[in-house]
Amino acid sequence: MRITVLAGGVGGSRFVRGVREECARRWPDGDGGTEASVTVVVNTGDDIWLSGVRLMPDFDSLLYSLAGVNDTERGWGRAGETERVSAELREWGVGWPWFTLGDLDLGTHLARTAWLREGLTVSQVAERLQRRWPLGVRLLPATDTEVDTQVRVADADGAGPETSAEREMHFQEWWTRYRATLPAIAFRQQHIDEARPAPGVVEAISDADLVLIAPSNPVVSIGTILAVPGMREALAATPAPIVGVSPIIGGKVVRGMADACLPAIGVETSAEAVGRHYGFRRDGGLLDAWLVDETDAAAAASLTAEGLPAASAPLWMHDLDRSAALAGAAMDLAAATRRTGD
Ligand code: FO1
Repeated sequence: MRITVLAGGVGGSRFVRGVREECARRWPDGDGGTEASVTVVVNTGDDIWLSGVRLMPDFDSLLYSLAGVNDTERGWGRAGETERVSAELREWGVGWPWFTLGDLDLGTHLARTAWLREGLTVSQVAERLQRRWPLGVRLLPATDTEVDTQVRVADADGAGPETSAEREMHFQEWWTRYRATLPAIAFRQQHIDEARPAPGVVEAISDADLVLIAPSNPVVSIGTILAVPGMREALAATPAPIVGVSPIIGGKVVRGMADACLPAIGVETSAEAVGRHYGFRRDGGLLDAWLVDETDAAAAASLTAEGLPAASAPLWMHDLDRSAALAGAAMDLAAATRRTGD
């Protein structure tokens, strides 16, 4: 069973841990000649150069979380972290005073930056980073091109050009400094037209038995992956069923601040609206089936009534068991969708 997951950082990490666990339960070590392999196509739109180093927040969230060395309370960075270097950088006036680089985390950024400076590609660096821990899944950056997301906002504090009422800032500034409170007008991924899926990504999609869309931010995480030229074509062509999991439960975001992003693309914060935004393959969209929370069962029913396969299951990933159960529900939905030939 080859499963490919499209994912962002924190919600993506919980979901992928559930997929890994559910695979281990369903296919324990080649049981009956079947083994599961999981590949994750990771959002790189949150990435940034800061204080002279390259940060890949979503990749690192997945890496640390799957390795079991992540800070589970904060949701990003390493467990048992200290911040001595960050305090020094602040004294020097380097970097952003509101953005903390933990000491252990900085080790990752320094290693990554050193390898990039030696000429390795982003995906070669990603491959080296995940050699350190047995993750049980393969992490592939969506693209090797730097597609850092820029956010266009109303120029609230007058820092932009005098002639313009709007200005652009890096997604990380908008997210961490302003906590996504400045209304976003638009999101733009730099260099996106030159980007291509990283080596192995198209194959991971076309050779998969199942493609899962994690309950990650549909605009800046999944949206960035889908914006890489060639990605949608690969998804449209794969014989594997594509099942998406809603990041919205009962009109609220599961984690993160997707509700601050969805208005910029004209999508309502609801499970049904996000499902319709991704679209269904029979109408030229992304999905073969859409999984929503039990509290959104009415949305699943109204989509199903239109012939768009949807189902409901408990989506809250409070612990590993519930994440695994959610992954299992997505696998079962894919099997049911395949059987009915939808
Ligand atoms: N998020 C914060 O809210 N404040 C921080 O200082 C911060 C530092 C940071 C450093 C490395 C890293 O990989 C992630 C970090 N994050 C921080 C999280 C990150 O900004 C976002 O939560 C994600 O990019 C959104 O998915």
